[in-house]
Amino acid sequence: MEAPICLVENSNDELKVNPKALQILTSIDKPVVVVAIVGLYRTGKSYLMNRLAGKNSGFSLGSTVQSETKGIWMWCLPHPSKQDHVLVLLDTEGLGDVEKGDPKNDSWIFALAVLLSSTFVYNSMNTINHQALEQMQYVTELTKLIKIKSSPNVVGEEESEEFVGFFPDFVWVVRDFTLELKIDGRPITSDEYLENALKLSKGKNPRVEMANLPRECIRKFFPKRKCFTFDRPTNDKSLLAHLEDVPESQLEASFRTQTDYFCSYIFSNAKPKTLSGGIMINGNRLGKLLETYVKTISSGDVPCLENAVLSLAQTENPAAVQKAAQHYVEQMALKVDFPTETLQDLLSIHTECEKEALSIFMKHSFKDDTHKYQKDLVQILETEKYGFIRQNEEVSTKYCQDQLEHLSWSLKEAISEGTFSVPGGYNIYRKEREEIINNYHQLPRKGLKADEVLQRFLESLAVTEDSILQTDQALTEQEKALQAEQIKREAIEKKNELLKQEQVEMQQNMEAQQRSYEENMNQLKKKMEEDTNKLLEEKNMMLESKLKEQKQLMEEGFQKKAEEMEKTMEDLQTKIKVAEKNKSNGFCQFLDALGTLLMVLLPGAGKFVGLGLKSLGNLLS
Ligand SMILES: Nc1nc2c(ncn2[C@@H]2O[C@H](COP(=O)(O)OP(=O)(O)O)[C@@H](O)[C@H]2O)c(=O)[nH]1
Ligand SMILES: [Mg+2]
Repeated sequence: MEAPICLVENSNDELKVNPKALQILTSIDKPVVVVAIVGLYRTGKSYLMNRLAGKNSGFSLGSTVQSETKGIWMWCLPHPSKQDHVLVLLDTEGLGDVEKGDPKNDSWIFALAVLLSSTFVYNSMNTINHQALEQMQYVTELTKLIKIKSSPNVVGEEESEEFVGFFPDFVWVVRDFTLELKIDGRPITSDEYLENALKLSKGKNPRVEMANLPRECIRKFFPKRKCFTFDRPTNDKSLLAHLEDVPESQLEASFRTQTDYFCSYIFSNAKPKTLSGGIMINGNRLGKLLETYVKTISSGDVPCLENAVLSLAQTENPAAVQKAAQHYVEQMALKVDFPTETLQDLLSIHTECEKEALSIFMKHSFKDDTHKYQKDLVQILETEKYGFIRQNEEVSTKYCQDQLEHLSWSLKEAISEGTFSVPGGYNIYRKEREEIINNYHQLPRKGLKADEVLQRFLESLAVTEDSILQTDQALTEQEKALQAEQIKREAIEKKNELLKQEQVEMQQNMEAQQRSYEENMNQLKKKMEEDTNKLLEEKNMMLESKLKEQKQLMEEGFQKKAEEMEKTMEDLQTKIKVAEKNKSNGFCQFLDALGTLLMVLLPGAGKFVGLGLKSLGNLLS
């Protein structure tokens, strides 16, 4: 992108997604690292974001444009250090600026920045003092603006406790920082400075509680915190007003070092955006999430993360099925050399391509809890497979028929000219017939219908053949009877061979279905294992941060608040136990549910080796 574009417009009391920006976002299929900046107007946010973009200008600075559109501005750039990632910078415009209209939607802009970003930067001026924290009122409203679950909560379970699992990393940036980083004469880091500012004040009166609220919220919702302090960019007041025109060399050296440090921290530490459960978010998914959120807000509702994930799954899962099926069809067409010598040759390639298709599906799908989409894919692949089997047969049949027609042309000519209707004609006929069969056998790459087509060809000659035999005066009646008998025997033998081939092919089809079944079960199991590991990692991290917060509260002397955390931590531990239990019993119940669905589509798997489906599920675990 050459320049930033307005992504969410906040005007006339209404939030609107800019379709043009949405189109840019949804066309990005790479994972996105999303850095959003929020804070009071005219505190140098846009200038800092431009530095992240490595540009002097881009997001408009307050000094140059009087009335930029309020809302969220977006700039998508190739990530400077993470290959195949896109850096999405989100700048918010006009927060707390009464001149730029109704501040009613400011809280929504703040909430959207939290929901969309993977690193959330809060920008303020001078020091993190009482006033700066008061301006962070938006953070206290988040509990009213974001829902995690769609169903009402169990009484006593506070939903915001789960924010931790979904929220971005938090960075507080202090501009024109005027203090010395010291406590009681001891030098401290900027992170310690932030933590110190977030310490709760003692006292029971409403004023203290009000002051503590944003601190508590930041600590609770954003366990991963970082702070950067910046000096004034220049001490020349006339330059400050239009920093975008000031060359790098005229900026204070300390400011340059600090911004460089900030940028390199963001580039190496800001994570790609994910949703709970490790769902990777690319530009496309981020765009869809944004649409869902804004639609919900406009309808007067509160965005719900669970619903947003579900509605994302509703478009992503069919797309995953499509992508996987397309890969299968393309690869089959590419790898199968029609006609194959045997059915098995085709089925082996099928198994290989099916495996790849399934792993594409597993990679792109999520929350397919009822296995609906996996089932859809199996169904499509089965249909496509039979299409290829049929095509394979048709190509073989056609080729064999053409070849036989060509080889038998002179024989048929001779028959119609009566060449064999002479004494001894039958033996001459037999020789030519043998030669055709021999030549046919010599032909390469006839495919799996070679015998069947030959058999049908020979059957088509039977009547003529018999009449040549019966009218051949050089043969005795007994010889004729013997000959006729032999022909009959041969025909039966050939029929039996064909029947055997049919049975072998049926068996091969069943074995292929058996392999499909196992591959489906295996890949689902693998995905469940990976998802559960991610979930466990997430929950353990939540638990860890809660333990840390609890310890800190105790140290600060807030015994009661620390005790109140106990219940949430117990809930978390229960969830961890359930996930671990599911994992240790091999996800039997989920696999059996899939197994039941698959049996209908892959009946061959069930008939095979006489195993019941339950035991098949168990075999895998
Ligand atoms: N004092 C000071 N001014 C800055 C700083 N960064 C940018 N400015 C100036 O402050 C004004 C507002 O900057 P801008 O980035 O538009 O602020 P925003 O409204 O928060 O996006 C502009 O005139 C900038 O030149 C800074 O770190 N300190
Ligand atoms: Mg700005």
